[in-house]
Amino acid sequence: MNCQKSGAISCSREQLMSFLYGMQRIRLVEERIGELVASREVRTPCHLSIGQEAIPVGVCAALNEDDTVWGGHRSHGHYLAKGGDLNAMMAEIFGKATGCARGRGGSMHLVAPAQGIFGTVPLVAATIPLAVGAALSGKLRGTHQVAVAFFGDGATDEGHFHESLNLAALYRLPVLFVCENNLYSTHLTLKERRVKDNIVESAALHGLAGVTVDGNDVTAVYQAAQQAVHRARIGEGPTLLECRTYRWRGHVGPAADLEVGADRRRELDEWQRHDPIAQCRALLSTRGVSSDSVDSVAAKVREEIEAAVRFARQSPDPDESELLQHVYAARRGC
Ligand SMILES: Cc1ncc(C[n+]2csc(CCOP(=O)(O)OP(=O)(O)O)c2C)c(N)n1
Ligand SMILES: [Mg+2]
Repeated sequence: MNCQKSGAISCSREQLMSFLYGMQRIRLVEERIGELVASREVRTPCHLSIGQEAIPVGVCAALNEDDTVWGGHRSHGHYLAKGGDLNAMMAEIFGKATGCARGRGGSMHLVAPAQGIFGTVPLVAATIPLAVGAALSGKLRGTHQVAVAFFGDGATDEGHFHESLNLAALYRLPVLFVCENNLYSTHLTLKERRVKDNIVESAALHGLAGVTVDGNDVTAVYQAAQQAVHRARIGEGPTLLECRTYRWRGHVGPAADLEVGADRRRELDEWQRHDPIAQCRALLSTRGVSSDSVDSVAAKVREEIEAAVRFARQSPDPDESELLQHVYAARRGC
């Protein structure tokens, strides 16, 4: 695999600390969600992205506040990295009225328009064309906004993916297609679904830039995303960014799916040795940051998470009278 190199050298200590904070926050939030699901206090299906945190953090660090992001079923990390409110996400996962989707969607329907998060939707590949639409809108309005579609390797098996790449390339739209290639679509490995391990080659076929990057190296993801965002803003069009990674937990739920496939245990051991957070910590120690100050990041995040859980527990359930509201667009003049 020909991966773009690490961007560690060009990252400042402050940037690395902020990457560590972002990744640590996603991991600890998801570990807590996993506990809440396991204890059945929370009943939403949850798809955890533990192990993949460097991708949302690296990509969103390259974006402006008014750039838009679109996600799928495994999107807690995208929502948090783009600035979505943790209390509103936790309340959504609890199905409460204060949730970001008013408690109607749960873990797989996160939204925060003010932060540019226009929707995470569990229909595989469904938000890829929506990101293309957002990019077209930005281009027509001359806003220089960039749209990012986050999706898995499984989504590249869908026609939407190819149609979207083609249209975005044809119109040179300011969009980043970020494929989080964790080598699995539910319990099917990449090898069981494709003759070749060549997702990135779809870019050349459709006439756009394509880059493969180590998705567990936050500095490499950031650098590749920065370059792609720059190209998009100056009118050079879209980029497909294939980020190679691995999910540590099961397809759905907090368990590890160790019974899935003969290679799962070995692969997991291998990828856990390539932990994005441990790598960032190691980099920080070479820059003279003590492990105490790094540990204090996690302590602060844990307090924030417990406050969000309290907020969600204390929030009201949605009122029954609202059940049919926000389902269909209201007709004007009626
Ligand atoms: C259109 C559609 N087909 C099938 C499913 C069932 N499904 C849910 S998640 C998933 C796997 C997606 O894999 P990938 O895109 O690689 O994302 P990952 O789960 O690995 O993050 C499938 C097939 C779905 N939700 N939508
Ligand atoms: Mg996948």
